[in-house]
Amino acid sequence: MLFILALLAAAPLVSAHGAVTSYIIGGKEYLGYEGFSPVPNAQIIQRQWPDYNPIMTVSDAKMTCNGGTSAPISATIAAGENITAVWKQWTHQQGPVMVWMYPCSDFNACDGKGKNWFKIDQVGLWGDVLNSNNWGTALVYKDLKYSSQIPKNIKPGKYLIRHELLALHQANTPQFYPECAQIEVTGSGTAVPSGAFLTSIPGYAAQSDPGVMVDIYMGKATTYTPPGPAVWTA
Ligand SMILES: *[C@@H]1O[C@H](CO)[C@@H](O)[C@H](O)[C@H]1NC(C)=O
Ligand SMILES: [Cu+2]
Repeated sequence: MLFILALLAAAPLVSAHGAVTSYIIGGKEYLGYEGFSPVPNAQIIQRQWPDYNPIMTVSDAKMTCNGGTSAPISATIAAGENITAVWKQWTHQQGPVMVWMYPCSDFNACDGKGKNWFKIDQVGLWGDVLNSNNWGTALVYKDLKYSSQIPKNIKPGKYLIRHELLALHQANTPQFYPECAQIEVTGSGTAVPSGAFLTSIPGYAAQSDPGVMVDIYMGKATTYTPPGPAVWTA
């Protein structure tokens, strides 16, 4: 009995946030990480994160991959194929979904630093009511998954793929939830994004960016642009 109580006391507090916990590529499921106790050599493609507490500032080092630095394996995906990220839980319905990639030469040495991140997909707001459920994160709330196509003509190679939910339900209090996985893209494409599409993470937007510092309850704004560069479609 005491033993059980001790175990319960040690269980991490699970609050109402969420993280990508697995990925589906071509009907095959690849394990992600489910938190909160990193397992050495777990056969997962996702970089293990310490927790899914919200990141509140764009300059936080955890913005890169939520603090995850490496994973033992990667998944292979063809250019033009879809990757579906799966969340075990997600509770917020205002704010965009953004999906990013970053080229790696070797996964072990791939730290996500430098101006090499680019967006491949995003959904912000549709309609003109910010205080609505017409947001990318509402799709994740509804389906607990989100599919993106790897650009058809992208140069093959190793990449990090970073799924980011930006929750805007608290006025002027952005909450970022990013996680990364390791993928090896196959194909014969040659396209690489030009400089205008590339940015650093952390640092892809200012904290004062109108897509970051938002009061969705103010009733003044009628449009919303997700922060960061435009989506690159190769
Ligand atoms: C593939 O992803 C795109 C978004 O990039 C989506 O529109 C499409 O429905 C997805 N296809 C499948 C079969 O999931
Ligand atoms: Cu939350």
